[in-house]
Amino acid sequence: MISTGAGISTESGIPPFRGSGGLWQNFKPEDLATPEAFERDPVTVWQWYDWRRQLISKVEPNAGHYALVEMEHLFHRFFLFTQNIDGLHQRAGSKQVHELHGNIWRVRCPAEDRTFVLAQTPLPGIPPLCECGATLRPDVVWFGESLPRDILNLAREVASSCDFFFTIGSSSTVEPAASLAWIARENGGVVVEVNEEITPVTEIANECFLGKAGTVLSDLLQAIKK
Ligand code: BV8
Repeated sequence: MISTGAGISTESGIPPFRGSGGLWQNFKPEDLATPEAFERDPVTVWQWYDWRRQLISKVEPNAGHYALVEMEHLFHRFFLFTQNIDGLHQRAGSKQVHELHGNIWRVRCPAEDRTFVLAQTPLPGIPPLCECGATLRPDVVWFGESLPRDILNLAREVASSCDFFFTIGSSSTVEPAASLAWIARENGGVVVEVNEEITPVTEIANECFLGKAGTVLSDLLQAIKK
């Protein structure tokens, strides 16, 4: 089982959520990625997402994404879960991607309760409107919102039965995704962390590779293929 966070996309040029080079001007993601912020100021929230969409549209997947594409073919039971909404795993060629927090290229009409892809960037108008006239929202999971029940249940089930659990490029601070590593560990899975820094998972990991995901995953892939 693979679980990726913002750190697997930084080498493509997408800033992480936390730390220096954070995501946008002087806003904290936690202040913008909430239903309350959207209710209060949909224009600013959509400006942030439009900025991220434009950034993502200009970058490419990196060696870390491509290494996971190859790994998908090497193991008969391979599950990739991501907290990222950038869609780079799919663009790299990963076939089975389970998005715990949604996807920045999809929008949702709250009035009709339907989602669809709106890939136009920059957006034709901010905030984008549905044909029915309602204000569309990004089809992502905001802080304080529940994750898609089916995907979260699958992630927990796979974590509880996997042989290896790789957490890659995640600060492991956002729940409930962060707890997946503990579920794997408690059920006998070997937990492997790939990160540039120590995180709360490090102390329970069986192995921690401190380094850039692109380099570490490429090296691991070569070692597995030998
Ligand atoms: C929930 C989508 C139940 C949007 C995201 C109070 C009220 C309500 C909830 C809570 C609360 N207190 C706590 C919570 C729970 C909350 C939470 O965990 N908060 C945190 C801040 C404490 N969680 C939630 O709200 C979740 N829902 O709990 O539902 C519920 C329901 C109702 C009421 C109560 C509870 C929903 C969480 C999902 C939020 N949405 N994204 C968007 O993207 O715009 S989260 C977003 O942040 C990302 O998706 C990601 O998950 C997270 C960022 O984490 P990382 O991916 O780890 O990124 P980060 O920048 O932090 O770290 C990057 C790492 O990579 C670093 O460690 C760095 O060293 C490393 N790195 C960088 N470059 C590299 C690298 N490593 C290797 N190589 C490199 N090159």
